[in-house]
Order: sequence, then C-alpha cells, then structure tokens
Amino acid sequence: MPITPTDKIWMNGELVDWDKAQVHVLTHGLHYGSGVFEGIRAYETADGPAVFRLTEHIERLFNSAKILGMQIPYTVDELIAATKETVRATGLSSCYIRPIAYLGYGEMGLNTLPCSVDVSIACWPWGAYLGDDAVAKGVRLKTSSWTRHDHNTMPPAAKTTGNYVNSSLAKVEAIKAGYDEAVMLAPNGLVAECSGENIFVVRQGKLITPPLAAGALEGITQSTVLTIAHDLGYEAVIDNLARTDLYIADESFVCGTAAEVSSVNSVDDREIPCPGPMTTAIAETYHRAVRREVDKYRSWCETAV
Ligand code: PPE
Repeated sequence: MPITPTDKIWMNGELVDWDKAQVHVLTHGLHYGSGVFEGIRAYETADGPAVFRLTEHIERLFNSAKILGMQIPYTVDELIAATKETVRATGLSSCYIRPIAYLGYGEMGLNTLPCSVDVSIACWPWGAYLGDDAVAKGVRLKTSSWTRHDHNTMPPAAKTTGNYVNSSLAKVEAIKAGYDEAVMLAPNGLVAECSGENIFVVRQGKLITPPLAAGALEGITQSTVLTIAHDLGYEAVIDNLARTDLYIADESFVCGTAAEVSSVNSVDDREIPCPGPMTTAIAETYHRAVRREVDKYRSWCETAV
C-alpha cells in the first residue's frame, strides 16, 4: 500500500523533514532484521486526533525490545509523548503511526551487544488495510504453505522486523493465488493467526481466538474485541483452533490495528456466512469505540492535542 508523505518524522528525539528521515545503508537493522516496531492508529474525534490504546502499544514495543535484549534509550512515557508530538506535527486528524526501534549504524556482525539503538516515529494517512468493502463483503483466506515460526526460532511474541519475512512470504503466496489474506498454522498444525491480523471464529455461539502459545501476536485489537464481546454479552475465549474449525465456523473475522475488524467469507474456498451478526455488532462497536463515541471505552482514546 503506498505511503503518502507528511511533514515531519520523529528521529532520535527530533522532528526532521520527511525527506531527511534517512538511514545509512550499513544500518544493522537493514541487514539482520534487528528492529522492533508498532502499528497504531489515531482517529478523528471531537477533541482532535486520539491515539487508540497508545500506552499499550508503546508498552508492547518495550516488551518486544526486552525479548530481543535491546535497550531502547527512552522511557515509555517519552515515546508516548513523542508519538503525540509527531501526530501534532503532521496536522493529520487521523493517521496510521509507525514507531520503530532498530539497531543502528556503526557495528556489523551478529553480536548485537555493542550496537546502538535508534528510534523513529512516522505517521501517514492509511486507508482500509484489506480493502474498503472488507467488513461488508468479507475477505477470502487461504491456509499458507508457510508455517508460523515457533517460539524457539523467531519468537512470535516480539513484533520484530525480521519476523515479518515469514508474514510476507505467506501474504504474497495468498495474493498470487487469488486470495486476500493467509492463515498461518503453527508447527504443530494449530491455527496461529493471519499474516498481519489475529483471527476469530464463532462456533456454537462462542467466539474463539488462538493464544500466543499457538504463535499469535497478543494483538491489542484482539484484546479490544474480547472486551467488547464480553460487554455485548457474548462468550469469548482465547483457545486453540484446528484448521477445520475455520471451515465449519458460523462466522469468522480477522482483526488488527491496520485491518480493524474485517469479516471472513471463506477459508480455503469453504464458505462462511458473512457478515454474521456477532461480527457486525463487534465491528460496529469497535468503529465507534476508536472514535471515542462509546463512554465506557473513552480511556482507550489518548488525545494528542
Ligand atoms: N498479528 C500480526 C502478525 C500482526 O502483524 C498484527 C498487526 C496483529 C496480529 C494485530 O495486532 P494489533 O494491531 O495489536 O491488534 N499488524 C499490523 C500491520 C502489519 C503491517 O505492517 O502490514 C497492524 O495492524 O498495524
């Protein structure tokens, strides 16, 4: 998806012009995938742009860094403030936000201990990740021939740049085969997630989404959806799913910051009723919650002005 340039990018404590936000070709992260990142959205509200669950996203960035043994040279509060400053500097009322911490220029080789850590935060307008009619029409999923890496290979709990080679292989394979998105299975065959979203199914009136232990990222949208589902009176649990649970689901949807809540209309050409009633109710509440329109979820929306 193309990027629309904005005015400023935050780099190591300063706002620099978009075109000046550059790195050296020998930057460690470029060679070894040694970076951690986040994807966050700010939504337009009556009180200006509000960043959805900003604190949780920045905390997850620090957890990803901790798993890698990377020392981010800022505090959580400093990067929360820097994110808001970047949103303000671009003047956008809604946007996608991409903080990244990566090993910088100056060291080569696999011993990362001496490497410096650089941090930047960019934002730009980004539309519907899986297409404009993803909620109404649903997306077509295909089980990937690529396996989600396991916890002792590339830890899925950390949102590291290098991990996304696995996701890209799966995504491109699915698109080339005529599908919208890939379902990724863990090495033991259980459903993990999609290339860039968590997955939910409805079976026998219950919403189910796979756990971190099955290779899923602990998605902030996944956690938001679980809360919304409980509050709407649905039974919603984190539990293992077999591939065939997807085939015979009463409803299914994928969710993530970029994709929001997008219904699924088929998996491996097995049709799933779409959009189902639970998916529709959850998507509708989610879209109001992120815009600060639901009182009980207002604290999730962290205003940037
Ligand atoms: N799993 C994966 C693999 C993943 O990349 C995401 C986010 C999620 C689950 C959902 O996490 P959360 O955003 O916290 O609900 N994927 C990001 C897009 C990846 C991309 O750069 O493209 C996102 O939604 O921002």
